[in-house]
Amino acid sequence: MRTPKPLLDRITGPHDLKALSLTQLKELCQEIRQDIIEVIPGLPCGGHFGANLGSVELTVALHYLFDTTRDRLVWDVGHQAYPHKMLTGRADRLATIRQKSGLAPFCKVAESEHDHFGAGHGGTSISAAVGYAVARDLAGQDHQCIAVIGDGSLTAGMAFEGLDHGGDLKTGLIVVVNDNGMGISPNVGALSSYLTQIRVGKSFNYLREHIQQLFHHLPLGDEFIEGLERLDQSMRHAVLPQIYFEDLGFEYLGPVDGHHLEAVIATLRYAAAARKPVVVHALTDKGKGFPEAEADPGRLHAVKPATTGPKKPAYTDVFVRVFDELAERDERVVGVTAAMLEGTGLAKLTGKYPTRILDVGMAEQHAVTLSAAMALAGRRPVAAIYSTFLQRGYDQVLHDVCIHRAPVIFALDRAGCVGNDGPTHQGLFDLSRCAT
Ligand SMILES: Cc1ncc(C[n+]2csc(CCOP(=O)(O)OP(=O)(O)O)c2C)c(N)n1
Repeated sequence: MRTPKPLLDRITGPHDLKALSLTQLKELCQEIRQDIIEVIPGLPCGGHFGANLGSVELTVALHYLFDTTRDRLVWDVGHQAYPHKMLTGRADRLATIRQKSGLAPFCKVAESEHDHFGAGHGGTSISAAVGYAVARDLAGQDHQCIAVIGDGSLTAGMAFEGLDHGGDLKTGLIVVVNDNGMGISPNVGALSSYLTQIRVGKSFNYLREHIQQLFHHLPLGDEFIEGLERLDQSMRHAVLPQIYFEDLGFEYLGPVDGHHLEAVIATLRYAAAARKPVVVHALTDKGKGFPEAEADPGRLHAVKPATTGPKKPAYTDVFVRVFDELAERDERVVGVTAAMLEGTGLAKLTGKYPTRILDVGMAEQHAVTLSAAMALAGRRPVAAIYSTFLQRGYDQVLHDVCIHRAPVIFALDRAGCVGNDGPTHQGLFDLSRCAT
């Protein structure tokens, strides 16, 4: 049951935030979080949950500082953009999300002037923000272009392509990395371990700040200070591998506590003034403020409606049973998923086949080409990918699997019309045949 929210109920658009004090902004964060907790679990068709609880302060800070009637703000995937919808005049329709004639499940350009790019598939936000930045510069305009991307979506190849190009352009571009250590399941990959090292290195930043404060008060010459700064740089590079972003042409800011509103506002303000490519690395907790979701963020990535009556076996259940039978019988069988261990059901079997089930991150193209090579090497890969996400890997299906006649089994979950997740998630192209 939704309770009245004194501040949130008065917000008609992001301009209303600008007049609020810091204390009020913090109260607003609590109200947004409370509203999500009250509304989303009761939806007839469920909705995204944990990521929205984690993005509240980031969203409030972004809308407090920027003006999204001019500045371009692009949310990756869009499953964490409910607070953004709520602050941009759509709070009263939150309970209609993912339903017929209701709010779109993700961002949608036609739905609001504050939604600058539609999505649903991950990894597109940086390319879109770069595109907006190029268009801005061509038109001689000066607004900000901002991408907000999770650490899970950062494992998508496209995200790297966007960083690679954006960093080289040397123009104003802000990439906010919303790092909660999770995709739907715990995040995977070398980049994820790298972000974890930065997380762990947080104490180094605190140490550095204290040393700086200490020396600040002492009467020391410029040369000494410069020497200290050089030492600081080399220590940073030795202790923290944040040079990854810096080598790609981005100034790295962080890590900042993504729930500490003042810190997020200060960091974003600095990023906005820089007028060059900047990465703001914000650490957040998926499910923040809802203990059950904080404890089990994978399960509460989304909430599903309660089912009544006898349950028919779903495609996923049948797939898991058949995969298990095949894998038991044939050592060559290997399961491959692209960040969808839970959704494809393979999570149920990772304990039984720890080395024969691979989660490669949100990287469908890589999953398909890797499967082709494994098949040529004598394995029998089963690429378990949602139909809609395999669209990312069609060239790899044709170029790497079909032309090589590589024996890869594709198990396409969520085929056909999938309804609530909208047009980005329909699995309509999986039955086309290729004639090789
Ligand atoms: C191309 C693609 N593959 C898979 C998905 C399914 N998916 C939706 S959200 C998500 C996890 C995203 O993790 P992250 O970006 O870190 O956001 P978080 O939910 O942790 O805030 C995945 C794998 C997708 N949307 N797009």
